[in-house]
Amino acid sequence: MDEDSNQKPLFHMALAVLTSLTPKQHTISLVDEHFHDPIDYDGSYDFVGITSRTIEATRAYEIADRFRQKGKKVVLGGLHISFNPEEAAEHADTIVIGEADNLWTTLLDDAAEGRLQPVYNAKDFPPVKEIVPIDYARIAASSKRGKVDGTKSIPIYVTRGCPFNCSFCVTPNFTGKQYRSQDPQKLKQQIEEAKRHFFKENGRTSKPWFMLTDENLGINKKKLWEALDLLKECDITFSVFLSINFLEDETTVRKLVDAGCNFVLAGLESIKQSTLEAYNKGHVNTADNYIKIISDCRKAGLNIQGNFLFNPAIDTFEDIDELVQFVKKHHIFMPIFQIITPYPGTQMYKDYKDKGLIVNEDWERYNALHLVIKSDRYDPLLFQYKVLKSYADIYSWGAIIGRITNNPKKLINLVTNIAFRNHLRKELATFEKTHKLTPARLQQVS
Ligand code: B12
Ligand code: SF4
Repeated sequence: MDEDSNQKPLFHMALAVLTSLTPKQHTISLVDEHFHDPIDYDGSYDFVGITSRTIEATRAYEIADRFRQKGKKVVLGGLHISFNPEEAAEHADTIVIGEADNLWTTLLDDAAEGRLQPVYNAKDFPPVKEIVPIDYARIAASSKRGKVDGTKSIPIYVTRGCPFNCSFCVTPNFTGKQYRSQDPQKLKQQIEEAKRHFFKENGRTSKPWFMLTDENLGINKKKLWEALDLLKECDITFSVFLSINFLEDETTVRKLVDAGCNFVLAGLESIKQSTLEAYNKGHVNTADNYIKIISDCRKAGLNIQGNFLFNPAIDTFEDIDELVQFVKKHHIFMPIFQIITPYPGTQMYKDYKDKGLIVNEDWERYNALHLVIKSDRYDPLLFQYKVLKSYADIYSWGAIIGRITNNPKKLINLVTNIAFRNHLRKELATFEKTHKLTPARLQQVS
């Protein structure tokens, strides 16, 4: 649900951070294929840096290979590369493992001196204790992104990391160990700069929409409240990721609403506590409290986005049907269904790999709509179809109308529902066409 959708923020935070850390004497040119920016393979560059998550890794390697055929130096970094350094090394002159904040200027100096090393590993540099403010003016000057209205989000962050240990999440083994935050006073300046460079004043919306890309902004209540008090002064709308249990606190909810939060992305994952426990998320979420929290937030004017995971070893087709009913009955805002995917770097990946349960390492299939793990209970194709069909079902017109009627912030409800509906109908049609499922097999999922 990324391609051409309003869910994707205006740029990738990794590129924003690296740009903001780059001394002014260097020239940067940002190219983002998510926005169909063309790649100039013949340009003159000291080196080409590429970021990718797991689903984009194959494409990142293709681009890297092509640049290298043209004699250009390639540096690969990011989450996927950090956990697959040997695989990545075949496609790069240099690979960067871990957070690049404290190694980036060394790498730039080495590149300038023509002595780029094959590997830069964050563990050989001081730990990242502070996160850099984003330089929006530099990003505007270096990228092709122009001004947008409030239906497209501008990314920003306040913190990095999350100390919890959910087994399907990369964060605990990557940025999670240390919870870092920005100087809140700098936050206001960045928002003003971001507005100046990226907000279309005379567009369809009166306020810009910022996506706070923090993994879990709720961890430190003092910092959260401090940030919310500052955001309130900025006259913006924003969305944020935080664990649902933090929304049991009435003051937090009120502060979020007052500061302009249009929705909170909360990983609900399952409505069964036993399933949350299986993912080591039982101490983070309490399934029995979901309905009360969601309805209290709704009354206060706040949407909670529900993200749900399906695992053929845990969820039966009946469980999936039950969840569809839950989502419809409670008008869950912008619901996301995902098939459990053991991303490299997660505890789950390690466990499944050790047990030989990973059946597919074609990274392009790691978009959480494919089953890449062994399934004993269900035919993998039918399980995928069941999840996709149920996903499309929660974006039926009836469910959409229920959501728009019952949830606050009608515009964002309307925009997101239509984008998800169109995207999912296309996905479902492609799936049915590609797999030519017979009526007898289709019967098994209805
Ligand atoms: C915000 C966010 C989103 C946002 C915005 C994403 C975007 N396009 O910018 C939204 C909601 C759209 C989103 C969508 C998805 N996301 Co997301 N998201 C995040 C989150 C919470 C923060 C990402 C972030 O901004 N980090 C801050 C930046 C600065 O960190 P960074 O990218 O790691 O970069 C640092 C280093 O890695 C390094 N680095 C990175 N690149 C490079 C390149 C070079 C050359 C160098 C030198 C260094 C370097 O330097 C940077 C500074 O230290 C992460 C959690 C996490 N731990 O990362 C999940 C996360 C990245 N998402 C994840 C997933 C799975 C997805 C989806 C696939 C979900 C889905 N099924 O739809 C989609 C993918 C959409 C797509 N194609 O891009 C996974 C990725 C797992 C993986 N191994 O790939 C994560 C890790 C969460 C998890 N489950 O563990 N996501
Ligand atoms: S609470 Fe969220 S960010 Fe933190 S480990 Fe769990 S899934 Fe990852």
